[in-house]
Order: sequence, then structure tokens, then C-alpha cells
Amino acid sequence: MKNTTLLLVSIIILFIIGGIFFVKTGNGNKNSNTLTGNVVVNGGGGGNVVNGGGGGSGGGIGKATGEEVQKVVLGMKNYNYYPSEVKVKAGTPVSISLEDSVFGCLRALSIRELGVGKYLRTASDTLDFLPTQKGVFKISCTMGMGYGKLIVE
Ligand SMILES: [Cu+2]
Repeated sequence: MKNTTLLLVSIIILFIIGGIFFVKTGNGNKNSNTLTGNVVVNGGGGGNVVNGGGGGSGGGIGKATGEEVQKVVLGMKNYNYYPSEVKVKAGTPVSISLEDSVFGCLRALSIRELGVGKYLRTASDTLDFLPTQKGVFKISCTMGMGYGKLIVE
């Protein structure tokens, strides 16, 4: 009888230990799931928000964001912007820069109808904006000189 009781107790203890292990393993899985979820959520957020501090996975996100910017480089021909027509997509950020050859007041780039403009002193200065409205907009200097056309499709 005593042996049977001991055996039962041992079995119960084994079950308890097994249960603890089971629970621990379960918790472990839950934790790693939560972590994975966080990483994914953070990644998604990073895609929408412009942030440099993305950490390890931020590199990939940064690249993706970089590809989404429509870079436009304008030169100058006969005191007009060249190319005279530039096509961009609506809803994707545009970054316009001017070649070093662009001189005079044409460096004061302006797209009046979109309410954007900036004096681009060097080739690395950019006029950044988000075109939301489709249409054809005149690019000129802030005085209205020079000619260029921005087509937002
Ligand atoms: Cu001018």
C-alpha cells in the first residue's frame, strides 16, 4: 500500500514538473511571438513615418523609402529649366535639385500653384514636397522667369 502511495506521489510530482515545463515552454513561445509581432509592427510604422532611427531592420525600410522619393534634377537651357517637362506621380514625395550649371535667379526655384519654392544654393540643396493634386504646374524662378513644366499624374 505504501509503495502504491509513493508511486502515485511520484507520478503526481512528475506531472507537476512536466506541467511546469509545459507552461514554461508555452510562455517561451508566447514571448517570441510577441517579439516578432513587435518587430513587424515597428517595421510597418517605420515605413510610414520618416525616421532615421530604425535600428537594424531600419536599413531596409530606409532603402524602401528612398526608392519612393521621386528625384528630379533640373539643368538649364536658354535661360529655361531643362528638361522643360518633368513627370511625377501624385502621392509620392518629390525632391527637386538643380545642376551647378543653373545660375542667376533660376536657382530660386518656385512652383507657385503648389505653393512651394526654395532657393537652391548648391546642387545638393533640394526642394522637397508631396504632390497631392494631379495637373500641370509651371516651374519658374520666384520672379516668374525661366520656364519648366511639372506634370503630376
Ligand atoms: Cu527671376
